Amino acid sequence: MSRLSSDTLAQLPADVTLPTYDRAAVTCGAVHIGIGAFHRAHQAVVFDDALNAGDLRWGIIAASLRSPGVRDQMQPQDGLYTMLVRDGAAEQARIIGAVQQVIVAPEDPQALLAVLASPDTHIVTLTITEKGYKLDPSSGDLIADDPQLAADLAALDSPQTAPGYLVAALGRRRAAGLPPFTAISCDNLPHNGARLRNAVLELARCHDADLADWIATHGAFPETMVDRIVPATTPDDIAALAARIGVEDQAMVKTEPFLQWVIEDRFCGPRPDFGAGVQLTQAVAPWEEAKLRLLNGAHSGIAYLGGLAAIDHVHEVLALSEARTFVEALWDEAGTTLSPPPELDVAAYRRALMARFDNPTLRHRTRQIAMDGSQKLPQRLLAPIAARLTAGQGIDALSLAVAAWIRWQAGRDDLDQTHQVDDPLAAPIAVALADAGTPKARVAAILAFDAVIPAALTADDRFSAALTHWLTLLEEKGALGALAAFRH
Ligand code: NAI
Ligand code: CS2
Repeated sequence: MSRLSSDTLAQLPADVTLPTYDRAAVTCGAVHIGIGAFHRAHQAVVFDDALNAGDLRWGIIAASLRSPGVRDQMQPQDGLYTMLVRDGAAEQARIIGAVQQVIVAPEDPQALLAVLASPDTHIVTLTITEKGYKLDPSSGDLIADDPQLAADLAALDSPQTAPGYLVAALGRRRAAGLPPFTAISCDNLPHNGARLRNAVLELARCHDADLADWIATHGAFPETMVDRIVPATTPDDIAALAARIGVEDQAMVKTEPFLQWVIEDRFCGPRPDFGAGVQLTQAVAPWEEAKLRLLNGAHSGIAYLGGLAAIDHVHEVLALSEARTFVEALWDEAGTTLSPPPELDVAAYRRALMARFDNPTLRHRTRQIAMDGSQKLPQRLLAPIAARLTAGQGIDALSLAVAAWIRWQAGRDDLDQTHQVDDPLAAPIAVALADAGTPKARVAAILAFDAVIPAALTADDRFSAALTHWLTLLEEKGALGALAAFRH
């Protein structure tokens, strides 16, 4: 079967939406670092909308700092891929043409530095996962003993980290008399713009204080809230799409109709005239906090409890009434910690979230969401727990979600099936838990991880007592047994 490419676009079925612009006439005003599934279904679609609207400045040159996989999927397809939007029985296929090139930075660091330093480049977006910023999840400081960051602290001739590439490229732009680019983090981190800015400035200061001052004065690192559920693509997805459109697309992504991108209106150069789903505002934090604590907090609880119960997909977990009751209880708790934007109807938002989670065609794997919990829990669950305890309020659902994360670290589910714990701190956590013989000792071992657990929570007996209660129940009765406590 042929691959999707410029040559096979014309043979696609009539119901497949195609780019309306001349791809050969596009210039690349955007560079993306971290060419994963989310970028292809979110930011790249927004830039593709700008191209379709006639602003040909917004082509994208994308890069991976880690592996050739996506480049090898996209290069034979001239950068084209299908975004498959599924909502129950409805399905819409759209070919995205915005990505013009994919660079594998470890193969050719200078190629990425050159495009970042190009006069054409005005915006750099990043989806490098929460761990990609090389920042301690609890303190927010650079993790200086990270080997890749240590190399970038020593020299930036061939950077290894995202902050390293940004500092090196901004230095070239300054030397060439060019303005900085606007650097936009699109990761699920609170104050993601400030975190990226801090990482860049701290690294820049280690090399050139004047450059750091220049970046601080002239650069822009807008805060964002990003939202679209984009599950990892499976071989079955690729095969089903090929049967539907008649060509093979190894870079396709599947997603839901919903898309939201809230961006702080802080740019140091040109930007697209953003269209549907994008909001420019000065106040991103309320949107970001609501989304991280409601959508992502529930997601993590569903992931660990569902994973422990050997349930593979989010919609299957929520087929259990006790799971729905648990999620509503978690939202009741997290909801009191929010300062929601005036425009946000939280009750309606919760109903919409449950409907999004129920979408059976997304087939969002609990195991994918369970990844990198040490990097996710601080903003999703620990922050609302701290706020609730400060207010003297209960933390039943939120603490059950954290206890399920602790249980997940054991690498075995309730059916005694083993699983890989995919987390940068998995090894030290496993060592700490191995010597802990009781649920109380296991809780104490986890509370000792100050890179994850804020000191105030470690010292709060209410938190350790709640975790011990739930971990004991999880170990004795399993996730379904613990969830039964929420059956009412
Ligand atoms: P993915 O696995 O498809 O892509 C992850 C990307 O991050 C890859 O390009 C990988 O090379 C890069 N990466 C991982 N660790 C890195 C590091 N240490 N340094 C530099 N790059 C690194 O995952 P996906 O779905 O694209 O998600 C990526 C991020 O996007 C998430 O971590 C999250 O912050 C954000 N996001 C994802 C959503 C989703 O539903 N998938 C929705 C909203 C936000
Ligand atoms: C998920 C998020 O994998 C995860 O941690 O909770 O990627 C989630 O799908 C997005 O934030 C939705 O916008």
